[in-house]
Amino acid sequence: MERKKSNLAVALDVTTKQEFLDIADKVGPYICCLKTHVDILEDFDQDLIDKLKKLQKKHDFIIFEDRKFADIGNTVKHQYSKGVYKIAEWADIIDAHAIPGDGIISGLKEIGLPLNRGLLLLAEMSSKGNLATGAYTEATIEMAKRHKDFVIGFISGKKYNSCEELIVMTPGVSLDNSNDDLGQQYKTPGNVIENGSDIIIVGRGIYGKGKDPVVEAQRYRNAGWNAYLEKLEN
Ligand code: S5P
Repeated sequence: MERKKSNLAVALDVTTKQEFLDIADKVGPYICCLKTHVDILEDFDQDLIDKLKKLQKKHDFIIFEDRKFADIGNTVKHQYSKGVYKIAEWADIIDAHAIPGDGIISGLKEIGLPLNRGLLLLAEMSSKGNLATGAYTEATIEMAKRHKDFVIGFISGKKYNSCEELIVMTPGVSLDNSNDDLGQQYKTPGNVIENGSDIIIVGRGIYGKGKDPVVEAQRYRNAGWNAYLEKLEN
């Protein structure tokens, strides 16, 4: 983040390999993190991963596979390391729901810790009517504290006083829209950085219909980084 003066993560939710690689190369210079949903790619193959790794070297970003694991420890271990995607081999960080209890972290940790990977817990969500609030969020924070060897932070809209050292990555960020028609709710980069978020996650705001990903990535990078600099001054 410091090297690239960027707290922007792009959520690259496109469904073809060509589009994915094309946008990743275009936005690469402006991001600290590339967030993937590999299971939405229609033509996923090992070549995509090889090319993604090359882009990672070229542009210097971390790869976050937004798999949102949510099962028992034994199952998530396999989902993380095996199957078609072999996520553990290429994703620097992943995320998980806290709903199954501590076992989910223990399972993921068995695979991820030896590979020097990190885990984010979903403490809050951006979508309308979501259930990750109140006591659930509190319990998630406590769970993170019990696994600080592997949990590096949260998906959330704000920083928690009791664990300021953990990274907060925030989705649901847009400079132009306040919602989509499927329950997504947006805040501005300024709003979320003000609330203590470290990294803004932006998807369709960057590559949506009629957008130029380079122009938008620069715009969001500047908005996010300037908000961060302003927060440092106050
Ligand atoms: O609460 C959440 C958590 C996540 S990780 N809300 C979200 O929207 N996300 C992800 O952020 C979602 O899966 C998508 O990849 C991205 C938001 O995309 P956008 O196009 O709405 O900016």
